[in-house]
Amino acid sequence: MPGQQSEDAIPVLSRLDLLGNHTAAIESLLTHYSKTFDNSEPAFVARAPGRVNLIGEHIDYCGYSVLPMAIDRHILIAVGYPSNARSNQNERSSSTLRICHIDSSDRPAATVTVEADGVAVDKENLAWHQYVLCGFRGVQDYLLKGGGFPQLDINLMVTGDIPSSSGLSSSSALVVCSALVAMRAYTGSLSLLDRRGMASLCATAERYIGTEGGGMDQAISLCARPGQAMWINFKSGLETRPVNLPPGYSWVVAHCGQVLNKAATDQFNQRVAECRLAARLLSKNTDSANMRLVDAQDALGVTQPGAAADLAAQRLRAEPPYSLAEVAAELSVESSALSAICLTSEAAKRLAGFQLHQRALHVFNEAQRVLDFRDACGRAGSGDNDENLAARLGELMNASHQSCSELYNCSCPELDRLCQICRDVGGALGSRLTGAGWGGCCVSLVPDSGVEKFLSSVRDAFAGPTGLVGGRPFLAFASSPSTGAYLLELN
Ligand code: NG1
Ligand code: MG
Repeated sequence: MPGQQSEDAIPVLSRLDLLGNHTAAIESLLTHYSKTFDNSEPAFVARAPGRVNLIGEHIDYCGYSVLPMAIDRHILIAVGYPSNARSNQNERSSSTLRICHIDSSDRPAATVTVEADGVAVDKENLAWHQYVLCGFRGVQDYLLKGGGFPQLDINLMVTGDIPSSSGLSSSSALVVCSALVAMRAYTGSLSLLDRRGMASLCATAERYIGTEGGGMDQAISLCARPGQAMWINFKSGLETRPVNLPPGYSWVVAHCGQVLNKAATDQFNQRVAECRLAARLLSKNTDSANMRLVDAQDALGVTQPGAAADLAAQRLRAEPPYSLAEVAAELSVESSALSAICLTSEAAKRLAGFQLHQRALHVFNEAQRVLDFRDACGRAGSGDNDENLAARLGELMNASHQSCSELYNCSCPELDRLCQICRDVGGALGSRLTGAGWGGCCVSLVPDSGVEKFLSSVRDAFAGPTGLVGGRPFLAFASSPSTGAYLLELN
C-alpha cells in the first residue's frame, strides 16, 4: 500500500489508509451510487483536489514557474460496473459511460449516457460532463499510442465541493479525477504513469475544451503534498519542488460573487495569443515551433525575469496597441504565417489590437515575484524574523494583484474591492486574485490569531448586513495545504 509506493506514484489507497480523511463525503457518495445504479456497489473511488494559487498568475502558459497549494475541497467519483456488464463483455459492440452527479440539493441529477469509444469533446456544448470526457479522451489518446484500449461499460457517480468558475480549479480537478477513473478502468491500475506524467496528460486533455491553458492546475492536483505548497516550473518538462510556508499564518480564500466561465469567453485565449506575439517580437524569432516569453528571456540574454521586464519596457511600446500586420512587418513574415503560429484560437483572431507591452511586463515581473516568494519561504524558520518574512510575502501578493488588475486586465471591480477590504478591514498582510480572474476568488495572507476576526469583518464590509453577495451567502474559508489526487480501491 502507500508505504510500498514510490513518492512519484499516484497513491492507491485502501479504506484503512484514509485515517478518517474524506470518509464522510465518500460514504455519502457510495450511498448515492447504490441508490442510482440498481443497488450495486462501486469498485473504486477517485479523488482530485482543487487549488489556490498563492502567486504566479497567467505565467504557466508562458513557461514560467508558479506557486499553488491544493485545498481541502475536491471532486470525488465513484465507479462501478453494471451487474450484467462483465458477463456480456464479448457480446457488446460498443462501450458506455453512465455519468451522474449529485446536485446542489444533495440529490442525484439525471444520468447522462455517453458512447465511450473514441470520445469526442463538444466545445460548443459546455455542459460539465464535457470535462469528464476530456479526462477519458486524454487517457484514450495515450493508450492508443500503445496497444489501444478495451471496451468499457461503467457507471460514474460524481460529486464535489469546489465552487465552479471561481479560480479554484474545479474544472481541472474534474479532468484529473476522470483521467484517473479512465486509466484505472482501462488498465486495471495506475502504474503506467506517475504523478507528473499524468499531470502532463491531463493538461493536454483539458485543452480539448478550447482554452489554451498552462499546466498549473493539473500539476498541483496530482503532485500536492499535505502541509506544503509547491513550486512548479514549466520551462522544460514539468519540475516540482515542495515549499514550506511560514508557520503561524493562514491562507484565506474569499469569493467576490462574480463568476467567469473561461471556456465560454474570449479573454483567456486572447491573453495567451498576446503573450505569444510579445515573445516573437522580443526574440525576433519566427522559426522555432514554440516561443514562449520564458524562451524570449533566454534570447534576450538575461538570467532574471525582472531584467527581461526592463528590456521589454524599452522595446515594446505601450500605446497604441499593436496590429498583427505591424508585428508581422517587424518580423519580416506574412501576417498569415504569424497568425498560424500565434493566433490559434478563434478568440485571438477576433482581437484587433494587441497590448504587448502590458502583457509582457506583467508576465516577466510576475515570474520574478514567484522566485522572490519561493526564496523568502525558504527562509521561514531559519532565524529570520518570520514577521518580516510574512510582510514581504504580503507585499509580493499585493504587487501581483495590482499587476493582474492594471497590466493584465484580468481582475474586475468586485475583486479589486474585495482585495482592498481584505487588507484594510480584515488586516491581511497581502491579498490577490487567484486563478484566471475576471471574477472568482482572492487569497489573503492572515496571521492565525486574526483569522476569525478577518472572516467576520470582511463579510460585514463586503457583503453588508444581509451577508449576501449576488443573492448568495458570502463564501470565505481558511485552507491548509491538502494532499494530492488518489485512488481508493474498495474491494
Ligand atoms: P483557472 O481558470 O483558475 O482554472 C487558468 C488556467 C491555468 C492558469 C490560470 C492563470 C486552465 C485549466 N487553467 O486557471 O493554467 O493559466 O488560469 O494563472 O486552463
Ligand atoms: Mg479551470
